[in-house]
Amino acid sequence: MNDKINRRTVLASSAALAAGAVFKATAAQGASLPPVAHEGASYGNRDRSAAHARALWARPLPPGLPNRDYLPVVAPNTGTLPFKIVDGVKVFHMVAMEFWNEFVPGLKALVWGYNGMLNPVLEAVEGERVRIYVTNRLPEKTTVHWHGVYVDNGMDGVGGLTQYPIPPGETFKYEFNLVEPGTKMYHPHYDEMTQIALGMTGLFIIHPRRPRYRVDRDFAIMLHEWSIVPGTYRPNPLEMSDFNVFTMNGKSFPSTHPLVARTGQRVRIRLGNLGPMDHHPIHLHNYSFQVVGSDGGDYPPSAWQPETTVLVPVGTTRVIELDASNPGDWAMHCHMTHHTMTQMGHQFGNMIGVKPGNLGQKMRQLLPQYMTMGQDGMGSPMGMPTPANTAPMEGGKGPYGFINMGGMFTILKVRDGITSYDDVGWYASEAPKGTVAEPAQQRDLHRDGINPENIPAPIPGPSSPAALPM
Ligand SMILES: [Cu+2]
Repeated sequence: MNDKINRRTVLASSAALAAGAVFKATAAQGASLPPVAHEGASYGNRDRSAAHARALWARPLPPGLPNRDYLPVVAPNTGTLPFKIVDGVKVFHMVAMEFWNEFVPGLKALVWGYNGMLNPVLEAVEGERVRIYVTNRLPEKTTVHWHGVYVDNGMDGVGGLTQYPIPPGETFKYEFNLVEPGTKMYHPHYDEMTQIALGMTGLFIIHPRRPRYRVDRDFAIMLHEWSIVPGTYRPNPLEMSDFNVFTMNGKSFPSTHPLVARTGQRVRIRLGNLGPMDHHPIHLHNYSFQVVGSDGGDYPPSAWQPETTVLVPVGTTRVIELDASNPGDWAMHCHMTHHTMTQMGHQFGNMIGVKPGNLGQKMRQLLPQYMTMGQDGMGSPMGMPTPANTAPMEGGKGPYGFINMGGMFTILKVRDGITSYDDVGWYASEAPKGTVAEPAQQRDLHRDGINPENIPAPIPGPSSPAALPM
């Protein structure tokens, strides 16, 4: 009994000591913001919410600086918005505007975004205060909503509900403390259907003030889908289901920059989806990664889940991490097959297995541009006549011929001992002998008793193909 009391007393007083130590440490930094996140024990409980509410009004911590207080993210094909520090506040200036974006060579469109970029990253640190000016250079009103960010209600950016929308030509000011870390987002909350369809989305990354561990590479990718009718120059915001251009940070493969890492590094990839309608199951080859967080914050390690495909639904982010143990060029792409195509038309009849004979010749008497396609599959470039500003089913050159995927496709390039993350070329040039799929040799076939002329009989069963009428 005495023992128990003593232990309790000791535990209580050491907890008090620990709390005191934390208070002193933050006070020494000249701030009174309580440490609210990344303290393990407080995940998702009411104490944390109360601390957040208090932290909105607390004196902020000093602004965090890249490479001192956090490892900046790498956002392939786009950029991170610049900031300056004025009297201890981190100041950003976002300009909502129209500009040209080239999705892949041959396909451009007039899009809406910020500061001339699609999906630029807002990057900041837990505990600091941000002041974000938003200038509207669009032909209509706009706002910015900070998706997943804990803010005063009037900073939430919902036109009509929490603020007057920003008229064309005007500049509004948003200002708040960042009380919770995580991979958040931002987007307009005024005429969302148009403004989001035209590209106005981005990641808002709030690094933890005291990370529990560090990673070596931290990538940020915003997914998006567009409807651009071949031959036109404006994405169609009225489209609801038949999207035909799929991007990562505003680019389709082969224009997506690869993600480069050195063998042995810990790699984090943050994926966000604010596309109009579709969820994207993003698949990474070779690696079983862990899903470690979302726009709701970091998952406790006990909730990490090994996956090879992570579904990124509309309106969420997913953060994955992996140990880059195996060098190579590893594909990372949406697993919806139509999302790795660019401007694929969806109005054709199914021609697989059809023997068209002279159908093409006959049809061209009526439609001079007609071409029969697809009877042997669609794996080769088509080479058919197309209107200006189209990239039908664009893919890219690879070390072994044509990579016939476009759209939402990129490559994680892992290499031994590299000292630069610039283009590292194709892994094909350094793959060890005997580790690449190649034509089977006679001696192998002979040894293993495989005769390609001799097709193994199907295993008979209730749905045997032999039963099909031919
Ligand atoms: Cu997809």
